[in-house]
Amino acid sequence: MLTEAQKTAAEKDLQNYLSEHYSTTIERATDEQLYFALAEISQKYLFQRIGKCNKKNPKDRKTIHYMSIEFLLGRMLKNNLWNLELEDTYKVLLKENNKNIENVYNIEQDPGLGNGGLGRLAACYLDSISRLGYPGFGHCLKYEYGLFKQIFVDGKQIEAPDGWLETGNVWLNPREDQAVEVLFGGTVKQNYDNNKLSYVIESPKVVKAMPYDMLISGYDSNTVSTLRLWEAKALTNSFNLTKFNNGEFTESVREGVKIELINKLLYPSDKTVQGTELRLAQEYFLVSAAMQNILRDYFEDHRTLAEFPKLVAIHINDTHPALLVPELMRLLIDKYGFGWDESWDAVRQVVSYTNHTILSEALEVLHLNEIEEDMPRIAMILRELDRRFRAELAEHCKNDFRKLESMSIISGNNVYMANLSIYASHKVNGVSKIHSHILKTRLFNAYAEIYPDKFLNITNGITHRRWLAECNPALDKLIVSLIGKDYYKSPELLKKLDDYLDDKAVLRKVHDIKFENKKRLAEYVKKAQNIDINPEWRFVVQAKRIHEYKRQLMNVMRIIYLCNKIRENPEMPVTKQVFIFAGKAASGYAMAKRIITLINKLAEEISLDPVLRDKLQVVFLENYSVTLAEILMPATEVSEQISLAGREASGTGNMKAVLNGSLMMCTCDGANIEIADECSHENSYEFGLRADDVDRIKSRGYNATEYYIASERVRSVVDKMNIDIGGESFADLVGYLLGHTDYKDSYMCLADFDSYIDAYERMDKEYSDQEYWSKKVLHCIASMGLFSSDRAIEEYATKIWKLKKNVN
Ligand code: 26V
Repeated sequence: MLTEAQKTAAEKDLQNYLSEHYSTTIERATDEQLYFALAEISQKYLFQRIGKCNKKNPKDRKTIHYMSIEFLLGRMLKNNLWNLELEDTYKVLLKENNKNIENVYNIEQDPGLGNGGLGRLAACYLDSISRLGYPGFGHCLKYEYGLFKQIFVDGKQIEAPDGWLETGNVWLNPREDQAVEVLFGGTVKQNYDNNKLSYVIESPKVVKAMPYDMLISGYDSNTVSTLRLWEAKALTNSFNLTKFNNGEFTESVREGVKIELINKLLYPSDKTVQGTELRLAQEYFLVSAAMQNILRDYFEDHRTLAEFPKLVAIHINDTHPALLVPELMRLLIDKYGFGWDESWDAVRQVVSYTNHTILSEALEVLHLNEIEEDMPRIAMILRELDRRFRAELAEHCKNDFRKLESMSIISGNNVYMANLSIYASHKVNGVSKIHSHILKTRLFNAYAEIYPDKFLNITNGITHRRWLAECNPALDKLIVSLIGKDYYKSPELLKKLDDYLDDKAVLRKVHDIKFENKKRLAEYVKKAQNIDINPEWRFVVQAKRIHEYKRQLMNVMRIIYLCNKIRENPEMPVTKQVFIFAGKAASGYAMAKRIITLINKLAEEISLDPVLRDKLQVVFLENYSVTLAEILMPATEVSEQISLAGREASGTGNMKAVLNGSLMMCTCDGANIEIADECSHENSYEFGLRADDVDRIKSRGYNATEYYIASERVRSVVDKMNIDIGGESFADLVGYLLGHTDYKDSYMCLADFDSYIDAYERMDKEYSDQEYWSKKVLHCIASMGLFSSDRAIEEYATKIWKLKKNVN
């Protein structure tokens, strides 16, 4: 809690900043000026926290370096003010000066440096690392453009660039003192000196790696973690003076432009990413810069590797940063002069890895010839790693050459990044119980047999501060009035809300808060897309990347089914509802884009039908982002998590929705299972095949036509899609669903459809009793403490990284 003196100081800070930088006052300042002023002020406080923390703690502290190609941060200003407990002070101050702090927040462009769950998880984890007082860094690229901006034209997704730096720059603190140089290309030369073999890269292309530090605040904590964003800068010598003097101006800067492409943009998670030269350059640039940075820091005070595992933990967030393994080896051997065995021993003690997907097409494979060309010494080290790994494996695999081949790092021209990560890591974890089980028993079972102690589960979590307290102030206020503020620091205290399950007044408030949040979303939709949605209707939401395995298509089929039924019998009782979709399709992912078009066409068809539009509505929210999720989650009543069992590693959208008072319509997949376990299975609407049923059907061969023939409901929907949805035939999708085309539905939408409808009908009955519904909702909120990223980070810190907390 801030003291009165601190509040007064905060007010003075703003007045002074505005007067010194803009010669203005709070009342006269523009929202933009206020934004920049508050951003600088919040950082001033964070720098003070860092100073205090450094004073109280020894320099040698074990630090986690969380390596990730994505960090989906969301807006910074509100989060920082909230964590510093300055939000209320500034809200009131601005109000007194006829300003609305929300308008100031809206100036900030959302830094969309991630595709979805994986990137958002990294951001939640940095929040919890700060909050809990662990010394931590995130390392990522300073992308100039985040994931593309999504626009719909005639129902189709169009991609536009998404810049964030105009308002994002204020959070970036350049650290020239930490810059390093990354080498590309060149040739490897072997030298014999004093009977010792060493390697040097001759005539490489040298790229300057310049870090920009973003301060990541934690609530009521003196620890601030750092997100170090690396920028590739052409060195001045990349400018070709001879060409310039010859008048070849474009040619003279070509080299520099190419280098600076490295952090131009974030790639959408798409099959076409793999094998692109630029993506490889991004991955190597990130890890080379970060590893050099870490080692330089360490060797400032140490001469041997003895202390290295005691001071450094490096985490590979999915395989994208896995080249850090050969890069660490290169630096330790070539630059610092250690032997292979000693280096390898150190690497294996500091590196750990989280897998985030079992989908084979998403498992990363790099091409050795490309690595050879752009980073020849790394290719050499990978070959040596593979050779040693095979030797180690040969003993275990006996004569099973196929098994050995499938586990190895290199096979032909392919470099298997998951295999490399497992081999190098002392711990490998999955992100939900079922996912970790699948890793151990199926995907990586051969490794688990050899290294059983390497594998563990750490179920994902979300920061309940951003995802409840900050984004849902009305619900937060109710919770604080019932159980106090301590839940910010101890999310398990949410359990105390169970004491109010029979308190009708509280249940009424839970209901009313949801209604207010639905109104807030409706206002947003009106403003952003000029669509009216009725907050009296039920809001059913599926918000996540558009992907076949997440089965947005099955959701659409359910809506078509309802439309058919209403058309047959316009008098039938139906729950009036808005089906809300949000999410982006990777630009090269044709099927996902087609599904978006179908959703938009269905939305149009319903809106033009006088009978249907009185009962149902479909809305696709354009350009899903963290900021939009912060409005959407509090307004969600039913959250759809309907992936084919065994395919969604965890899912974190479900956690956000339930924490904000939604119930789940879900399959038994990922974290859904654990959420339902915590909240009790009566409070979620589970349906569909279990993961082992799926395996059984798959091994026999999934025959979609069987389901088409067997189910009248399936037929009615598929036939309608074949003829016309919104004036267009979706016969291509019908062929896909029925398995008649080359490209077929591997996610078995038809197999789960009937069970989906049944679950839905059960839910409708229960929803009609709103008090009963609110009771379920309150119990679910009370049960969500376990899914806080604070719990997840405590597990990482104790089971994998072995960190100690800073003294606060
Ligand atoms: C990537 C790709 C790229 C190639 C085309 C298909 C495809 C499909 C999925 C992906 C995602 C890979 C990694 C990822 O984002 N995983 C997500 O991680 C979340 C945090 O652990 C987890 O909650 C989600 O279930 C998981 O999908």
